[in-house]
Amino acid sequence: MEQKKVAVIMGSDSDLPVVEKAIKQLRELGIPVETHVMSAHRTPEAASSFARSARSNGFGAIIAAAGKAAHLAGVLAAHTTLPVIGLPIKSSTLDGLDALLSTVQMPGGIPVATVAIDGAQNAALLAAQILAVQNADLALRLDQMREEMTKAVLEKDKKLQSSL
Ligand code: RP5
Repeated sequence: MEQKKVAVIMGSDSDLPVVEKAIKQLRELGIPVETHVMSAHRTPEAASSFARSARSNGFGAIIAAAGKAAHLAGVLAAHTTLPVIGLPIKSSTLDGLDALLSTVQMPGGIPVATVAIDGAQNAALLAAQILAVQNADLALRLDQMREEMTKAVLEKDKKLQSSL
């Protein structure tokens, strides 16, 4: 089966410092990524048209990163039944709480899976886990990542014990 791509859409290029952590994580897992700046407010036509054609263009999941009154994830989700992962960005005087609530509080019928404020790595991992449902190699890479993480934590605990 052909490897599905992940779309990483951000509301502004000012979101890139956070978003690039998601891109890096996806690339490390060998997942093809396409990244765009598109805004629910500033380029609503481009955003909706992208979402409408995303499935036929080979995408398996969409990450939508936006700050402030963050409607990007919801607008993309309104135009596709692909899974949309909302990544609220801390880009405002409200420290991202505005973006978190705007992204997570979707009305029934149009789901958006929302990760933590600036939670770029988890957005990427969630997209990878969604693709891994149909991709055994990717599932194996995710298992390996978890094992490495476990080892790293155990190693930290060992160091801590010997330093106390
Ligand atoms: C949102 O407004 C963007 O996602 C960004 O987080 C925020 C500020 O955008 P800029 O004014 O920096 O372009 O739409």
